[in-house]
Amino acid sequence: MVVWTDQERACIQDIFSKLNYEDAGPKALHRALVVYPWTQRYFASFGKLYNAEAIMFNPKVAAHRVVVLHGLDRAMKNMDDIKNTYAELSVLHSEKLHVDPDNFRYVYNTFVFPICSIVIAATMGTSFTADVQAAWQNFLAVVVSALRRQYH
Ligand code: HNI
Repeated sequence: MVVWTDQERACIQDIFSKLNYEDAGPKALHRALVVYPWTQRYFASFGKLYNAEAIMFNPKVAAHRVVVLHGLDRAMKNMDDIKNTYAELSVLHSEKLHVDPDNFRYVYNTFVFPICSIVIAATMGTSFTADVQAAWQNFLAVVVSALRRQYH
């Protein structure tokens, strides 16, 4: 189990309090679908995803972006038990959606780098210190590990 310091907890809460879900979500999921196009196959029911613009303006992608961010905020609210908080989600992704677990690593990259460097840094300015970035990366690593749990 991960033991979070008070400072890490405060950093994560602070990041979520500053995230604009309607803005951060689009940037993250849109990037994942464009940069890692094979992830599009899981979203066949979402309709047209043939280029960056189609993805950006696809209403089902837009709705899903917010769903995923709310998924992340469940982890933020249960930082001491992300593993159990994500038990059902892990089963859903492995047994129903058959998402290749390697994809979680790509999501990790698209969340950590674009969201950190563009969205969070822009919002937080100089308060986005190396310590804050480290806490954010650790948090996402725990989220990814919890999602992959059903595959172990
Ligand atoms: Ni994911 C559905 C959270 C990574 C493919 N996903 C969800 C839901 C949440 C969620 C929440 C809605 C569940 C429900 O309906 O009860 N997904 C997350 C989180 C991450 C993640 C927090 C990683 C940080 N999902 C991924 C990845 C893929 C993925 C990497 C595939 C590449 N997810 C899906 C698909 C669905 C989904 C497909 C169903 C979408 C739909 O509405 O049909």
